[in-house]
Amino acid sequence: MKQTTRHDWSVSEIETLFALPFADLLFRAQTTHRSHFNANAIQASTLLSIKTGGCSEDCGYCSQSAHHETELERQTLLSRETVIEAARQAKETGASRFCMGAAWRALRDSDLETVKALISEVKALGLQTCVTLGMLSANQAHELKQAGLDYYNHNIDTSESYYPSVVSTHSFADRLQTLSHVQDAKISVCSGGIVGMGEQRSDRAAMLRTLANLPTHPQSVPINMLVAIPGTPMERAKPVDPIELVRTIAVARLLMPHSVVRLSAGREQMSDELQALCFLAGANSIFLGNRLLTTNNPQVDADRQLFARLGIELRDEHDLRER
Ligand code: SAM
Ligand code: DTB
Ligand code: SF4
Repeated sequence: MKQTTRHDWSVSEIETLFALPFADLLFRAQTTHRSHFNANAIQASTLLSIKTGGCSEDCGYCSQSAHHETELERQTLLSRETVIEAARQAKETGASRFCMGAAWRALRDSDLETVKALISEVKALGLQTCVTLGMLSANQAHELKQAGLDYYNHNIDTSESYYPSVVSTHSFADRLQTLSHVQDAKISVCSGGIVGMGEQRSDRAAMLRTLANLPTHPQSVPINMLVAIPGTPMERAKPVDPIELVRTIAVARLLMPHSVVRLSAGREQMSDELQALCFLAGANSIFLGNRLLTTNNPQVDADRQLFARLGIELRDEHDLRER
């Protein structure tokens, strides 16, 4: 059963999906997933924080904001050698994409050439490239595309109405503007959000609606579970119900049937069974590697064992559809 791709969802329609009996929601998500993807294959990306901490923004969840007193050690831009060595290792470990993150409000033109050189070198290793550098201008997006950038990660994180409770130093509209520059430059978009920041189900529905109603669905949709970081305003946020995380992934799969949905941050805090349910709900990508940006990810060996137990194969993005 082929689904048509829609861009006109209402929040109430999406809330109806969220409220389905769990078995019905999962059956629908699996059916959609299987009509577009091999259900036993996932893609892996590896993260590296190339510039860490001291960020001017006040995102309430983030260890890297200069507004919060976290234990994090700041680190200026890593050397080319360090980055390329990490990318080489990521490839060896089985990642097909390397994602470089910087704790910046926005990319500065003075850093553009350095970042472009990193992108070109990582690409030359035979990896897909992704960067997440804060806001971009239209021209910067074109420049990054020229350097060989495949993906730009820029999350909307939550609903438009909850966004000001999470961040005050930039707006939801700022996020959408960068996404539009990225789409205009023909770079694939990676955009998703975080569950467990104290938002309501209606916020999760509204967040997914914004993503699904973009002119083109983001090719990659990361769903992060909040990693509660001591010293941030969200350090004591009430953990989200794990079943609600699975529902969020299933609804993302239904709304964006062709997109790769990534079970992103928070896997270290999840049981194997919860991760298995997330894959069953349509998640078909993960971050592979012992570290995320500033926090731990499951150890690579543990992930390999989990995938073996589930009969899941790691594949490049382009092979996720093949049987
Ligand atoms: N500074 C850039 C920006 O904000 O776009 C790039 C890096 S930022 C760390 C990338 C994304 O990581 C955030 O938008 C958020 O979705 C996710 N993230 C950051 N800290 C997190 C946390 N503690 N738990 C879950 N996700 C987190
Ligand atoms: C995304 O959605 N999650 C990644 C990546 N995109 C850049 C980041 C997760 C960060 C988790 C907390 C940390 O390690 O600092
Ligand atoms: Fe963290 Fe990015 Fe927000 Fe800076 S802009 S505080 S790095 S999420």
